[in-house]
Amino acid sequence: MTAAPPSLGARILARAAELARHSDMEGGLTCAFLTPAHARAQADLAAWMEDAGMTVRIDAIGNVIGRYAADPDEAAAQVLMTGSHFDTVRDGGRYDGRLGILLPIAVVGALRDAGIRLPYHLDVVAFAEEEGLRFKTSFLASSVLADRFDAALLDRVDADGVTMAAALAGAGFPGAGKPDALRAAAVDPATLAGFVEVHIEQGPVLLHRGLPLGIVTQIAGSSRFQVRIEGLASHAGTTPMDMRRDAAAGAAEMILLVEQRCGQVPSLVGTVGQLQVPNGSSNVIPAACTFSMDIRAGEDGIREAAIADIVAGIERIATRRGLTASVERVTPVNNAPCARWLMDQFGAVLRKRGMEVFELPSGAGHDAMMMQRITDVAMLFVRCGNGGISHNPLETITEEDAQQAAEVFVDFLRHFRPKPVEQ
Ligand code: HGY
Ligand code: MN
Ligand code: MN
Repeated sequence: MTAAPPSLGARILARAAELARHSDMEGGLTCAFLTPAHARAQADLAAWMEDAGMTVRIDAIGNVIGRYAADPDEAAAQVLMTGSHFDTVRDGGRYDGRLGILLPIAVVGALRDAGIRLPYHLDVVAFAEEEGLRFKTSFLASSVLADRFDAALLDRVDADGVTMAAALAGAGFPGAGKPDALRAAAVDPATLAGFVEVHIEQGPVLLHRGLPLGIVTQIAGSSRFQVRIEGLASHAGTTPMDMRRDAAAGAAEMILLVEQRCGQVPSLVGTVGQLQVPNGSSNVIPAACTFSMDIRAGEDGIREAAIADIVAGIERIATRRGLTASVERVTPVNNAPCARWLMDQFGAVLRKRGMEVFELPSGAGHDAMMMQRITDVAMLFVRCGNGGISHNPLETITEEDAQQAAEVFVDFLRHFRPKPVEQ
């Protein structure tokens, strides 16, 4: 097969549309970990992997893992792993994560149709959870493969009070949620030649440069928090303004502090994406207020310095207002550098095709950053349309860019060579 068949781009977009039918909501795409929609999407992905000629298994956290086995003559074949997540944010886009599953499935189908085997096993992983939507802690699925899953998280509850353990127990796949099965699902790093992830850029850089593809240099570390502020409920009409312990007003001042502190450094960003007044009433001064914090930076030191300042500022504001504040860090994930030797193998393919080799950092987090704990990683970004918007139903890619990415991925796989062993 000299080049990938011209239909791969169309097939990828059609499958993304099909998968988007499985949603927890009307009129948009929400596919949270272990919901009925998630189970239907999981079943589709397993079937499509099988159709493409892979042997398929589902592990104890719900990852769907398809293996396109090496040429039988390759006795000690290593494993090159690729993939991304199929859970989504609330009312999200249909390509975030899913492009990095559907593209390799389409490519493997094309290799199988052309009778081409690779000199290594190719494992395509549909990671079951990355966004952290249901249980407020992310990268669950890749942390299992990287043998970094914290079993205490099985006790976390969702908005309906369902624990992760109960949700897994009801999922029905083998060993679901059993601590020993989760540990057994970890990958042996010695078997891995590397991990590569194709992902929509989720930003405007490739779009503004007029490029379809880019190679990622590093993935920004992120820290997420759940903050709870407690004050005193009292009558909205009779309590003078200087005698209040208003948890929501305190939270508002803290949220502006996040915005102000994270505006101080170019690569630093801070977001409060969730904000609640639990059991609030319009005529009662809020006794409690909860909010999330997501702090990221291009360097771990910049991120940690900002976190220290923000947590100290939250304490100061709480003390001045007679409030109490609890700040729970849920997922610290450090910066993950991509491996130059792997990046350059993507670069060589782009160069050979006469395409610009453009390298850029990722502000978004990805499964690759967890996999980087156990093996070398690289990422191929695909141009994001509609001004680069993502985590939004307007997220889009073109069929032509999907086709180009698939053709580059075919060439990358066919010329991939494991990292030379350091002498
Ligand atoms: O939040 C992120 O960066 C990723 O989309 N989970
Ligand atoms: Mn995402
Ligand atoms: Mn993603």
